[in-house]
Amino acid sequence: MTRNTSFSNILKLAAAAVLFSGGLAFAGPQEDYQEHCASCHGEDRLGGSGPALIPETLRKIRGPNLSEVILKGRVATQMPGFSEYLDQDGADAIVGLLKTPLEVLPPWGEEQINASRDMNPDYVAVEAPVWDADPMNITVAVETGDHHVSVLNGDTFEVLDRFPTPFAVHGGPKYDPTGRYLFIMSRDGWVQKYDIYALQTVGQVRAGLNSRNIAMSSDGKWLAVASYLPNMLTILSTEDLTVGKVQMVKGKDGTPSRVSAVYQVPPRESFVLALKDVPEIWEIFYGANPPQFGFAHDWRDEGLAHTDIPFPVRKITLPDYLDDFFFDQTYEYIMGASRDGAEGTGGQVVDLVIGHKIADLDLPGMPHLSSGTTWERNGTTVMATPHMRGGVVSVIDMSTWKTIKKIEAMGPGFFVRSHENSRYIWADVFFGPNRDLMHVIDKQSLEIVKTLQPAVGKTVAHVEFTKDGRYALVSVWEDDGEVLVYDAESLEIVKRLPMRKPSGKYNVWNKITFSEGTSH
Ligand code: DHE
Repeated sequence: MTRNTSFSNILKLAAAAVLFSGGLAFAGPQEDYQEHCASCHGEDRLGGSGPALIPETLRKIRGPNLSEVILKGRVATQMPGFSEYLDQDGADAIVGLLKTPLEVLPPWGEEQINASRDMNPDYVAVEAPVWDADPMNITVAVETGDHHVSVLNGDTFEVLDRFPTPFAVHGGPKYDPTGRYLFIMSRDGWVQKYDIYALQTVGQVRAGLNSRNIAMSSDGKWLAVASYLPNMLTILSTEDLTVGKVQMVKGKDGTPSRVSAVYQVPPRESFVLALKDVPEIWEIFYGANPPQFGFAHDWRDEGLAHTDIPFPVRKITLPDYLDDFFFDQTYEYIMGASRDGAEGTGGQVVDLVIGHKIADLDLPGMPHLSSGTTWERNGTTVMATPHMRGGVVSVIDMSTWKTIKKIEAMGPGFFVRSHENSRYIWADVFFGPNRDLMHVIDKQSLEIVKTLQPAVGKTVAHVEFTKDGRYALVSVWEDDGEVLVYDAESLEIVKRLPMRKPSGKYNVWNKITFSEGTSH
């Protein structure tokens, strides 16, 4: 890796630094960084045993401010406090450095990714699960408070294992089609493979420097990793985490683009990419016989790796940017919206088969399409999505693409969820003063039938159901948080599982069968 030496930034920050303050001397942010931080976070700030310290990842991390973390450390992590060596000004100056973007990114391609592979030498594959539970009803809970995942028996809610993950996991972890292996991604681009049968980590690899999410191929052979830094999609072998292909992303006019997200499209044996910086959607085929149509350029030029799968790319040009998606259950249509076009721009429906926009969506106020749920109502399929601004849950008829109701919520939400066997949609109020509320909405009347407030003043968010839909698991999204197990019919709490800032929960069955209640 090349070392980042942005001298103009260093000089600016050094000039701002106070040399002697409160009796503590410090040399300047760059020198202080190298002395105190670099051994764990990397000389180039791209991470080591500690996470990367670059603006792209730091601004997503909620919790105490960064100066406080530098001075006092981060509870339940390896991060110590440095108040013995730095005062407030010294810590603030380092924060200024950390918030400065890197001017030069080190190369991060196939060679570096493969070299980062870190396989667990103690991992031993087992023939059958080492536990006694229904393998299809296992649920994992991501605990972002201290970067762990808990593996739950979905019938008894006993914790079968609790294992460490890379720092700052984001997006839904993905199961292979058998439900045995779990893949987890951190915002720093680390991908971890975990064997649920053996309750052991198999290994990890750094697929990007700042990544967004992952998608599993329907044959279970490939895992796609979407990244902002570098602008690329990495396709990993799920077997050994080696690179199948690194696909750099540039629009047709040559503009480089971040990849906002990647999703699998099982019937087409493809991954679909949401691009942040160009009005295009890309489809990358992983099947042995990709369709021979619509390739706008010669994909054979694009650096094939050591695999016989060519991963050809189809590029679809759109009238507007789409970086947040939802698919219908047939995967023929993509509903999309731009996160930046937050105010009143709405969204688009794209027919993936013909590669064209076919309808507009009335979805102002930053819809969170990657969290959506579908169900049957009055003989048609409808879908609900929350909005991160404005405080409504929109319900859309998927035959006409018209919004049939904007359900007034008590604030903007982040996640909605349901299950085939449940009468209700659960919609959180993630932002604002009412973030301790969870709406329960009747799927037929589209009315809020109950608003739960299980922990006053604490953020309550994200729901996952058990395999049969009988119980709904809700996160109390706080450092001393818990996962609440609700009876999904009586709406009473039947169990409380203490956890460290639990975020998403993911049930094997609901995920691998593509339950209509959950986003895929
Ligand atoms: Fe997420 C899923 C994008 C902020 C927690 N988030 C997703 C997905 C996308 C996305 C595209 C679907 C991918 C998947 O699961 O494979 N998230 C974004 C953003 O663009 C946004 C608004 C800004 C950003 O930081 O990138 C954002 N997300 C957050 C958070 O601040 C959350 C609440 C806390 C965190 O951990 O960063 C958060 N996002 C989640 C979770 C999921 C998720 C828990 C998986 C939900 C699921 O049920 O599958």
